[in-house]
Amino acid sequence: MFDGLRKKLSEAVKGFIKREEKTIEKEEAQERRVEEKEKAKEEKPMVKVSLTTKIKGVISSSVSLNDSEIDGFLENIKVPLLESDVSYETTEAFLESLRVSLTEARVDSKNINKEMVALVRKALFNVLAKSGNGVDIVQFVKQRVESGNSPVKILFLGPNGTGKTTTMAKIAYMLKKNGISSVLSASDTFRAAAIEQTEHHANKVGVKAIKGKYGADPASIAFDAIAHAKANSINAVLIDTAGRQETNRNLISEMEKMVRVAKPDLIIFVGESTTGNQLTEQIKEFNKFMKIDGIVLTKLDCDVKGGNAISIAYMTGIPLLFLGTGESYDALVKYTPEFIVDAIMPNN
Ligand SMILES: Nc1nc2c(ncn2[C@@H]2O[C@H](COP(=O)(O)OP(=O)(O)OP(=O)(O)O)[C@@H](O)[C@H]2O)c(=O)[nH]1
Ligand SMILES: [Mg+2]
Repeated sequence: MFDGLRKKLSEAVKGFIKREEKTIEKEEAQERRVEEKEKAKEEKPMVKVSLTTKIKGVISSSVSLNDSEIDGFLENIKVPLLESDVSYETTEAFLESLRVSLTEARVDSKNINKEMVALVRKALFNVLAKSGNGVDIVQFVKQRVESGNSPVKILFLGPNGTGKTTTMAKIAYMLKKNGISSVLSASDTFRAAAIEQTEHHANKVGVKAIKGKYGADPASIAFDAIAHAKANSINAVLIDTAGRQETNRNLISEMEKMVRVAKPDLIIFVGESTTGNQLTEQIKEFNKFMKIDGIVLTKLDCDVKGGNAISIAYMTGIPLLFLGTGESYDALVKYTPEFIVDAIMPNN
């Protein structure tokens, strides 16, 4: 899923390292020649190695890169990032962070590969840090239940076909595995077969779905689902919604009404990884109308590029919560910056 980006980045690092190693070999050979000449000049039979000389010895095994070497490296790494759906602004931020580290660093010439990888990883972590930590849904629901604040209401929204209904079912499955009960609200009363789809998932996962008729007010179905959860001491209500574009004013108003009526504790945006850079804009637009608490990025298993997660974290500042990695109920990976960084630039 991150294969494209991983290959391109590691090629750029390796290409640079090969060139660097050649330069270092040349420099080391030159240093050795100078040292041998110096030694030959020495007349004293015993040379006391002072602490300074020892320290110099350590330092001479490391190199600092000059500006043109850094520029060359950054330029080589820029194209693969842009080609892998990392947005221009995000790429610039990443390269700037890497430039600072490279300028400050003295790279151990014997460990150049490992150290360059560590610097690239550090820059990736810096960029991903912009979005902060997301809520841990299982812990969140547990705490609310313990403090008597249940049912917890979680609303799923996003454009058409991104995986909202499937993700809702995956989350019901995850909650169930953690001993948390939930009910699904079949609030997509618009798309043909959407209600049956929610029911199908509910049956498979072993939870109940609350439904109404096609064309019914989606907010009223959510209202019924919340009432059902209250009456039956169910911990969480997961509310499905019909897919909508951020540009459709009527459907956005309908969603605003849903939010007013259902008063969700968490609003989760479900976006498809393969959408490319446009996804960031979609999220920002939705977020203008209702505050998004977290993002699920789906279909990463179908995305050969894999750079979108980095852009979203950096450009929206909204935490990523999960990554969808397949169609089965357990194909939902909890997002951590480590997961992305390990996938893109693994430690050797
Ligand atoms: N490969 C893969 N497929 C997924 C993933 N998540 C969802 N899908 C598939 O994507 C298709 C659409 O999923 P839905 O859950 O119906 O999407 P939706 O956003 O609810 O769609 P609408 O309600 O029509 O807007 C289904 O075939 C899902 O099985 C994922 O992470 N990976
Ligand atoms: Mg759906």
